[in-house]
Amino acid sequence: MTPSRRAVLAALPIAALATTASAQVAPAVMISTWDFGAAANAAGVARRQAGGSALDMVEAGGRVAEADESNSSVGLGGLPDRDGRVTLDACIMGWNGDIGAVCALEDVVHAVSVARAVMEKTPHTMLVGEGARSFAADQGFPTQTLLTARAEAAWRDWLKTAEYAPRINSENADWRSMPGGPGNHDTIGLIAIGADGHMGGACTTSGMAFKMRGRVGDSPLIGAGLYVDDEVGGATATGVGEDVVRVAGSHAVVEAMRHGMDPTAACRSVIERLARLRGTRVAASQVALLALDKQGRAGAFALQPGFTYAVTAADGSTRIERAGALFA
Ligand code: SD4
Repeated sequence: MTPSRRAVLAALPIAALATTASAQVAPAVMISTWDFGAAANAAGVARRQAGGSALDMVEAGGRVAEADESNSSVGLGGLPDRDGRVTLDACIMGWNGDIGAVCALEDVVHAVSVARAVMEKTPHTMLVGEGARSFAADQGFPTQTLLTARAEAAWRDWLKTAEYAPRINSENADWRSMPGGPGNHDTIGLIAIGADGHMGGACTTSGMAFKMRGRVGDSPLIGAGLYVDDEVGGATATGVGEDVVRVAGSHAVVEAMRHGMDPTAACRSVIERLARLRGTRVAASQVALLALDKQGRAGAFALQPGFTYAVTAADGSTRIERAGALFA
């Protein structure tokens, strides 16, 4: 007899579900993934203080991570695919359903800005590969090689065994210990509330290091890696993109908030749904979801412990939160 999903879930080593939701804190105007989100939020909130929109904020934040060579897989310095090519995925979403995305973009550092240009300057919502690259060049985005010496060395090292296994929470470990061993996935996802009160979000990544050529994860997919609804709030995701896509993770979080859950509970409900759906197949992988609602409440939840996110208030003060997790 096939065990029910609930039975599968019950058999998993699920941790005591304490979360780190903060007590009384100032409403957030910007959240983003991982410790390195703090620098991104600082840039975003500076834009807000100058009257910028949520789109301006998340674009500015994404660009900080993309330009940071020490961040091993957003933009410049990202780890390449199996063929040694750095390919970027990004998307952006505004308060009114405006969306733009690029997949497998090569040779352009600021994928988030190219995604915004797709949104604002084309009749389409997504461009991929060579089409995305030539659109970016036509729009005046500078082109350069994205493969740094460090990333190339990591790839050549990886080629010796060519072993592909995502490492949990590599984003923080590698960012902190640069130039230590390479992580195999990094992403920055950002949600913001602009000076005009409207929300927006963005997500930018080079995806999983040493991925198959042509692989696209959740990050550029509206609904999976990012979703914003100006009536409710926004959500974004990080971790194993294949698993985020299975549950349309970010959209599912926003819908849970629409039905009354706070951001942490909404993220947790979707992580639990994923665990019910996949059982032991997600027991060793990481997926983290984070959300900001229209009231400025932030929250997150992950499969595994160790996911952190940056939460920033209108005055620019930032705290790093540690998400609760399903598994011990
Ligand atoms: C992906 N979700 O391409 C991305 C990777 C990631 O932190 O989030 N890394 O699957």
